[in-house]
Amino acid sequence: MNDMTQPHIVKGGIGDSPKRVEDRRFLSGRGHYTDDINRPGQAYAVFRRSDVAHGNIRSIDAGAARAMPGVVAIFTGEDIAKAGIGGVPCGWQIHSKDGSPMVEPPHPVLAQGKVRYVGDAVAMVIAETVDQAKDAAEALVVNIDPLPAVSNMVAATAAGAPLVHDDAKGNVCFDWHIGDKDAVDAAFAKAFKVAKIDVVNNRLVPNPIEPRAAIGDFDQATGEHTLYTTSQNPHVIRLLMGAFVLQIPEHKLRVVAPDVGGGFGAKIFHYIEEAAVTWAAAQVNRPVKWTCERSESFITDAHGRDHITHAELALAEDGAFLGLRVKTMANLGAYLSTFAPSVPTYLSATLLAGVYTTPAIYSEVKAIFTNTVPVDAYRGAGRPETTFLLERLVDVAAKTMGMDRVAIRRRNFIPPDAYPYQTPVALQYDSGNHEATLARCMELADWNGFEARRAESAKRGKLRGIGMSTYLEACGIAPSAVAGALGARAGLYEVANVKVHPTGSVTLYTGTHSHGQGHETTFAQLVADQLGVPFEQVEIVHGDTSKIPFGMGTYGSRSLAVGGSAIVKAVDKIIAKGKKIAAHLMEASVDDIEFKDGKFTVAGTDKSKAFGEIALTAYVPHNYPHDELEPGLDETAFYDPKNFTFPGGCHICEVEVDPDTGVVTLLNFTAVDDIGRVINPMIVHGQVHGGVAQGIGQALLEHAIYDEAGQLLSGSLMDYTMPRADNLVSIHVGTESTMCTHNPLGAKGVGEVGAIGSPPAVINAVVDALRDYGVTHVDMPATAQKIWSIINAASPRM
Ligand code: MCN
Repeated sequence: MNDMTQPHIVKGGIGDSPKRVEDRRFLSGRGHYTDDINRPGQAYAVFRRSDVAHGNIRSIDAGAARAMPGVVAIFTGEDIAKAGIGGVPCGWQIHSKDGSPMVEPPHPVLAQGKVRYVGDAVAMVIAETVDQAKDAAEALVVNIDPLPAVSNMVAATAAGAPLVHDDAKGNVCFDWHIGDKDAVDAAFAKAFKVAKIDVVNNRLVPNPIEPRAAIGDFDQATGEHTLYTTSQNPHVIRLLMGAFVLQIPEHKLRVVAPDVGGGFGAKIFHYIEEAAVTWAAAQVNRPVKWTCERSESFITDAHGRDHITHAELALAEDGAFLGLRVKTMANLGAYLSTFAPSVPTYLSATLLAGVYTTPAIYSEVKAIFTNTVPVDAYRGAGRPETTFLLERLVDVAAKTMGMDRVAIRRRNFIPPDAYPYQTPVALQYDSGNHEATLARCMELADWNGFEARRAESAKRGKLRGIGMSTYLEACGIAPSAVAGALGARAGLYEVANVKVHPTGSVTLYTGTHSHGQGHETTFAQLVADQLGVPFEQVEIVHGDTSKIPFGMGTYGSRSLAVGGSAIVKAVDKIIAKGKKIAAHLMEASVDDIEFKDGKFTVAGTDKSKAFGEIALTAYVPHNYPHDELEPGLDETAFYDPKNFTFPGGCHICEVEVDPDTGVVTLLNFTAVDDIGRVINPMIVHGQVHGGVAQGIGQALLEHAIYDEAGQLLSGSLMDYTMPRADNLVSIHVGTESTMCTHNPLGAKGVGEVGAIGSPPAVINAVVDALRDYGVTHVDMPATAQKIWSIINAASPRM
C-alpha cells in the first residue's frame, strides 16, 4: 500500500485546508434535501400518534376521516399485520450474564394492540395535501384504554411495576457484564481509600437542523421501490427494510439519502416511517411523502444517553488506581432501536480503562424498557457516558486522596511506551501519548495561572472554576470480526469505487455518508494527493444505493479511518494498473515503473508518462495488450479495519458562577486532541468546535424530562434548551498526533471527540467553582436553578 504516513503537503492535498467544496451549494441555498424532492403525483402522509404513554388500542374508527376531502388512504396496524409486514429489527444482539439472549420485542411499523410511548404511530393517513392529511388524522377516532406507564428506570424496576413488554420481566431487556469480578474484589480488599460517585447521564434530544423526511416511490412497470430519506446509512436501511420488514429483494429497492442537514447519530437508524411510506407508495400506486415537524421529532427521533451509574475506585496510598467497579442502568425506551443494545455495553463499558492503567475492572449493565421514545446512539454513543463517569470519578478520587487533580492523572496515565496496551475490558489500544496532550492543553489554557484569575473573580463576587478531562475513545467502527463477536448482525467494513475518466478526472463512490463532516472535500483531498491530480478534478458521490456497490454509512467517526482506508486501497489498485499501462507504453518492466506526483516514470531515466495520458490510454487503447489488460481504469476496494482507532486528548474548561443567580458563564475552553494524521486541519477544527458545543449543551443546558405519566415535558425548543451563540466561547483547538498504527492513513477519527471530552471538563470546572461550598458532584445539566439551589442549600443567603 501507499506509504501515507510521510507528511508532504501539496495544494488541495493531505494536510492542506482548502475551503469546503460542498459549502458552495449549502451557502447559496442550493442544497438538495429530502423535503426538496417532489415526485410527480405524490401524495402526503401524516401519522396519527398516541398521546398516552401506555395503553390498549380498543378501536380506531376511520369512517369519517376516509370521507374527508383529499384523503387517499388510511392504514392502521391491522392493515400492516394483514400485509405480513415485519417489525423494524435491531442490529445488535446482546446476551445476559446467564447467557440468555436479550428480550427483543418486534417494533411494529404501526402499533398493534398496544401503544408504548407518546408518539407511537397508530395510523398513517395519506392525502392530496399535508393539511388534508393532518385534518383527516385528527378526525380519526382512536380509542385507547390507558394503562399505568413507567417513564424512568427507577419506576420501571420497582417491584410490581407495569410491564412495557410482557416477556421482559421487571422491564429488563438484558443484564450484562464485563471484566473480572474476583480481581476487582481483591483490589478493593487491599485499597487504601475508595472514591465513590453516583452519576446521572442526562437524556438528550438530538435536534439536527433538518428534521427527518421520507418519500416512498414505486414503479409498477419495473416493480422497483425507491426510498428517499434523511439518513446517515442508506445501504443499511436498504438491508434492514428490504430483508426484514418489507421483504423486497435488494435489486428492487433503491435507497437515496441526498443532502442531510445534520444527523448526530439520530439518522443512523431504520425508522418505522421509512418502511411505512415505502410500503404505502406501492399500495396507493403514488409516491408518498412524509416530512417530520419539529415537535414530532421530539417524540419520534431516537433520544440519547439516559444512564444512571454508581462507580467505585479502589486507590493505593500513592494514588494508583487498583480497581474499578461500575453498575449502570441504561434506558432503552419502549423498543430496541437499531444500535441501542451496543451503546451502554460495547461502546461504553469497554472504555472504562480510559487513559489509565487500572488493572482490574468489572462492570454490570442492566438495560431497561420504559414507556418513552426509543433511546440509541447520539454523538459519541456510550463513550461520552463513560468519559463523564471516569473523569468525574478521578476528580472525586483526587479529593478523597487529598491529591492534585493533575498529579493523580499523571500518576495513572498509560505511558507512551506501554502501547499497544491491552485493557482489562477487551479493547487493545494501539497508540497514544496522554502526557503530551495534557501538557500542551495546560499550557494553552494557562492552567498554572488559574488561581490568580480566581482571586480576581472573587473580588467581583464571582466564583471561578477550572476543570479538565483527559479522555480516550474508540471509534472507526468497526473491525467486522470484533463487531460480529460483540453481537453486531453485520460486518462493518467500508467500500470505495474509484472511477478514473478518460481525461483523468475522477469520481469516487463511497459507502460512507456526509451530513456535515465535509467528505466531499477531505475525500477529494485524499484522492488528489495520491493520484497527483488537481483537487478540483475529483468528485465524491455518496448516499445512493443504486450508484455505490455497498456501504456501512457514517457514524462512530468511521468515515476517514475505514472509508478513507478503502479509498487508499482502491487508489492503490488504480496506480498498480496504471503502472502496467505505463510499462507497456514505455516498453519497460512493470517493476521499474515508479509513480510520484502524478507521473509514471521508468526508474533511473527521464522517461515518464503523465497520469492523464495513462487514463486516456486505458480507455482509448490503441496498441493495447488486450490479452494482459482490460480497458478502463475503475477499481473497487473493500477495507475491513484490524482494530478501532483510539483518539484521545485533554479538554480544559474555565467557568465563572454567579452566586446570586446560579448562572454559569463559560470563560475559556481549550481542546487538544490526538487524532493521528490530519487530512484537513480546518475541517478537523470545525468538527471539534461542533462536538464541544454539543458537549457544552449537555453539560449546561439540555435535558429531556418525562413526567410520571410518560409525557415529554421538554418537548419543544421553548422547553428544551439547545446551546446558542451566547452560551459558548471561542474554543481553542490544538492537535498533538500519534499515528494510528494499523490503517494506511495513520488517521484516527475526530467526529465525536468534542462531545466526548467536553462534558466532564465543564462539570469539573463547575464543581471546582463551588469548592468552598463542599460540593463534590453536580449532575448535568448545570442549570442556573440547580446551581442556585446547591449554593443556597450549602450556605443559605439572607
Ligand atoms: N478528518 C480529518 N483528519 C482526521 C480525522 C478526520 O481530516 N484525522 C476529517 C474527515 O475526513 C471528515 C471529518 O474530519 O471530513 C470527520 O471525520 P471522521 O472522524 O471520520 O467522522 P465521520 O466523517 O465518520 O463523521 C461521523 C461523526 C459522528 S459519529 C457524528 S454523530 C457527527 C460528526 O461526525 N455528526 C455530525 N460530525 C458531524 N458534523 C456535522 N456537521 N453534522 C453532524 O451530524
